[in-house]
Amino acid sequence: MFKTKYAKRVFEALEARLSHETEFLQAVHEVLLSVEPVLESDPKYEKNAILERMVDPDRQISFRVTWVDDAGQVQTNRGYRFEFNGAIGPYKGGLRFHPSVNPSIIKFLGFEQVFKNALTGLWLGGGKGGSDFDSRGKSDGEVMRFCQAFMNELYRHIGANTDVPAGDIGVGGREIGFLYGQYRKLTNEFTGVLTGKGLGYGGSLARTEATGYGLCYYTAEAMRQLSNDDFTDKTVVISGSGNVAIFAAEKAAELGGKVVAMSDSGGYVYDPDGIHLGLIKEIKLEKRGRILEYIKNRKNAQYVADKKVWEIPCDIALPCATQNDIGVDEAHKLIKNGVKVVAEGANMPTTPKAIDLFRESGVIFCPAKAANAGGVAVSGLEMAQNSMRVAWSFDEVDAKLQIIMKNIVEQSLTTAAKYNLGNDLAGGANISAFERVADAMIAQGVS
Ligand code: NDP
Ligand code: 2IT
Repeated sequence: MFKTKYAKRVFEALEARLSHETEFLQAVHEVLLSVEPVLESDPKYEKNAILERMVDPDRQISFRVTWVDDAGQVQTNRGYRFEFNGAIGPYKGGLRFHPSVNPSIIKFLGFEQVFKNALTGLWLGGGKGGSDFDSRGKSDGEVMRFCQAFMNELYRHIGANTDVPAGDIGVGGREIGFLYGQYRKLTNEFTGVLTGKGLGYGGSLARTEATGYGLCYYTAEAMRQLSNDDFTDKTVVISGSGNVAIFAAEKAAELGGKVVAMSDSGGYVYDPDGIHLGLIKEIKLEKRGRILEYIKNRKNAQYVADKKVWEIPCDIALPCATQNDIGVDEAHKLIKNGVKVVAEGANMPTTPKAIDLFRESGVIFCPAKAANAGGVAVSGLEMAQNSMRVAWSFDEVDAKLQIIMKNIVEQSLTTAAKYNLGNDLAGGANISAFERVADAMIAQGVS
């Protein structure tokens, strides 16, 4: 329930206009509720219509993508790039290729990205894009032709100082390569217009690992500050087995945790001996296969189809797949099994009611905007390297990533204390990001 008339009015107007955009409304509701103490503290936010401007993207680009499949059949998809807020830097955020993509999904991701990017302390605005294209079962040639067709429209809207896309679900190194090649062909320019590029053509070391590693750095710091604890001997369960999940698993194990379960959209694998990450990488990254293949070579492992991984007892839960993955039922199971920390690698993987349950039960809750900011942070470092035409070493980038993640925890806790929110990492993150973006908007006048 809103306490301020201002947040209530803005949310109700948005709800009346966009009632079908449920994911977007969910993301906005969570932020508006948590910035109410700031709104109450200073009338300048309402006077400058900051909320109205923040919940409405600067620009929504939507386009048709037409390409030819291997059978010679012409195919069409919808492409999107929503440039949400550019107050503190070029629009920045990933591209998601998944059949579930629609304007509500792109908007919720773009809205979250604005705050996440502000938390990194770098000069990055927020945006998001993607398509309802399903790369599953497509040949490399089909993926390439789709990416080229997607870029045939996107290129006119983006630029190293304008809008810098990257990967997200369904968009990894292969897709970024095809997209970059087409951008270069169309513009005859070699610039840092995309991040997550290959290491041989302008990519940054540690970008592939950054989101998962950053998630664990953030989680370790939050545990250290809030419970004087760490990953050592903790049982870790992770949803997903894509880019974020795999490198979260790698770092969690390196920090002393034991990862016992991972999943994909078909089901999960449980391995009481600890997940063999080399095998997961081979199946998911090299062969683009299904996680059920894991049990072929692991004698004690089990595959459970069509079930979520959250029924496996754990100390640390890392949702790294997709939105609304942990609802009330899953939260109850996790709490009953003694979970101590839930840290979001995916964007908005926990429903609002599930978050409330974790808070009430004293579980340390690490919110996505803060905990998964390591990916975009290293994207920001890739942009910096591209501008300087230099390449930093893995250790240099990784050291900067660790500092950024620790700073986000610190800044969130300081802000939470300032507004009497106790150890609320989510409230502290939302407020500090809001203040940074809002103050930049006010300083730049009405636009
Ligand atoms: P990938 O495409 O590499 O992996 C996605 C994983 O999630 C796969 O295991 C996939 O399973 C699973 N998954 C996707 N959609 C669903 C669904 N609807 N139901 C169940 N499982 C699903 O994506 P990323 O690892 O890059 O992204 C994962 C999450 O992390 C997303 O929420 C993304 O927004 C977020 N994120 C990503 C960042 C990055 O740098 N890549 C940065 C910050 C956040 P399957 O193969 O069966 O589809
Ligand atoms: O959700 C995210 O932060 C990403 N998908 C990464 C964005 C980026 O620009 O690196």
